[in-house]
Amino acid sequence: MLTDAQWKLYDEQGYLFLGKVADAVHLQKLQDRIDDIMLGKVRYPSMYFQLDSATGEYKDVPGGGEWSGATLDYRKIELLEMDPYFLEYIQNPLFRAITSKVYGENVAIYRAMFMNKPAHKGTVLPYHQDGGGIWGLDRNPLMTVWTALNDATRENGCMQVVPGSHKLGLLSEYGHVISQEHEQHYAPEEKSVYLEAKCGEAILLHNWLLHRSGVNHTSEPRRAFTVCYMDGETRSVREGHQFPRVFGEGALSAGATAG
Ligand SMILES: O=C(O)CCC(=O)C(=O)O
Repeated sequence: MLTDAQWKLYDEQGYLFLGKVADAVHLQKLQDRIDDIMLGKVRYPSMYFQLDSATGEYKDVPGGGEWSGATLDYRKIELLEMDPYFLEYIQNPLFRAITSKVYGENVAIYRAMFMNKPAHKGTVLPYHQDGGGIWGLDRNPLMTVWTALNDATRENGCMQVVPGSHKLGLLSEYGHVISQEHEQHYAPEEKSVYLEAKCGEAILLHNWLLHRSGVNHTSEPRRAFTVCYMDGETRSVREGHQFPRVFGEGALSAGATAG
């Protein structure tokens, strides 16, 4: 569980380092499994894959879809809750304790996603907030747990955040990437911090915290697993459906999802 002091720090800065949550064996399983998924050795037909952009620019990121061949150059893979090793991590008791404080017993996920900056590549992810109309939900998700699957450094494109910026609320109703004016005003370089993280370290993020990440200038990939936790009752405003429950009534179980 988090201490009162940790909750206070999280409330103030909008993020909190949680330390290494998975043990070394489990972490290795996640690292191996993501390679196997990218290389097509383990297949989940409905998983979502998006390749990295060729230019490093966000506007050039290709549309995603099905697995499109064996390569380590995927930028994003979603629906990782289908995999038992990733689901086990998502359902770690620490994350249950943290999310229940904010949402109660029933907790769903909006997405469980691999974010990759391949060696000497990667795409700039501009300053954004994770919420607003673009997400198409009847209530805003508030918490994300981002976990480094290898060391994240300034050189390989670690996240950069503006501490306390979650208190601004959503800067636009539509959400996601903020305007250039807002970036100049709210996210100048001198206000930002680089969230360098050791392999296995998890960081709790408030979804409204301004965050971005750059390209990878090194010969190793920068890999992370990021899970957005939300109220279990959340519905899509367009289709009306609910989302995969990970805690509480009707929660996924690893046995039921292993493919
Ligand atoms: O891993 C990154 O570079 C960005 C992750 C992110 O934006 C998120 O987890 O919401």
